[in-house]
Amino acid sequence: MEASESEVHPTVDAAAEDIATMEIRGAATIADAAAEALSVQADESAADAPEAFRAEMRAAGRRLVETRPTAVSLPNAIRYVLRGMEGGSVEALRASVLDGAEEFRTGLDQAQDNLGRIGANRLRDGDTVMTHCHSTDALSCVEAALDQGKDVSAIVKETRPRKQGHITARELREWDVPVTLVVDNAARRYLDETDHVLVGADSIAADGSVINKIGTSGLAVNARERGVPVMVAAQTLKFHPDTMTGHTVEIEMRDEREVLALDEEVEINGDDGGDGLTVENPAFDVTPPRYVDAIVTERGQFPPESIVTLMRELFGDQQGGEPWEE
Ligand code: RI2
Repeated sequence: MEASESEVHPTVDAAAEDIATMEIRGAATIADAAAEALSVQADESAADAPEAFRAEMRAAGRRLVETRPTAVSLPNAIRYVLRGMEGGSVEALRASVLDGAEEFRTGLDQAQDNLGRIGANRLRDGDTVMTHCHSTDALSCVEAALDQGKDVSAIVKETRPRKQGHITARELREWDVPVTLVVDNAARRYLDETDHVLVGADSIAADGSVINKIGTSGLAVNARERGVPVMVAAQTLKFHPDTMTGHTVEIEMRDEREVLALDEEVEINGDDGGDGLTVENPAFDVTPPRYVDAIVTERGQFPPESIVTLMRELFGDQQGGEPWEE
């Protein structure tokens, strides 16, 4: 029997709500929050039989994964934490989830540190990076470069509609990095002053395509035209296993109110009933591999076309699968 909605722990519900509303955001951060929520579910479960426990964990996993569809770090995290849920007593299952979650969260931090050190090697003293949105993986490269004693400056794209570039600007300023904040439309003009475009990723496909915050693909095309290398910082947690068998990555469409406030809409529509105006708000886009110079992971840096080899090594022939379903 599958657990009902009421058997999902309030902490899981709260985490899912925070992920859906982007109170918790960023591919690595939502994976970490999901692993933490699953460990609370396991720790406080009152299930008295293994099958009931498994059903609860699956329901919690499903609740979390249904929040945002594009960042594969979320199902990858849930799969990792729930991977040992075969047979055994409730206590054994609980221990397996708790250990899995702890191991996952520690691994996440370590992977980001390793990735940062590798990415920092691409940055030279005095370089200027251009960023898009806010990525902890991308910023770990800057942080490691600073630790190596290099001076780095940043041109930070505002990143409409949610202006997450402001988070990047704040973090870089906390590290005393000189920041020039520009609107998205100014990016091409500032590419002439840029040594590297440095972005993160929500998913990496088997063909080396990069799925990241909307606007990344246009930036990458412009960067190629200006001769500026594009560096994508993405832990292997961002590799999308289903893309090895031809599946595509779903692009999340978010609320139109992120783009157009109600009063702005009224102003546009005037006396017209509003039937003719459509607002679309895709959160991500796909950058083809030919516009990407390097994907930096905790395992080294790779040309995008060779990512599939590493994906095969990590995932074997198996597809992602969904451990939160029967
Ligand atoms: P890290 C974010 O998505 C951005 O697109 C960012 O590049 C990506 O996640 C990776 O972030 P959103 O959650 O895992 O802001 O590198 O929509 O922190």
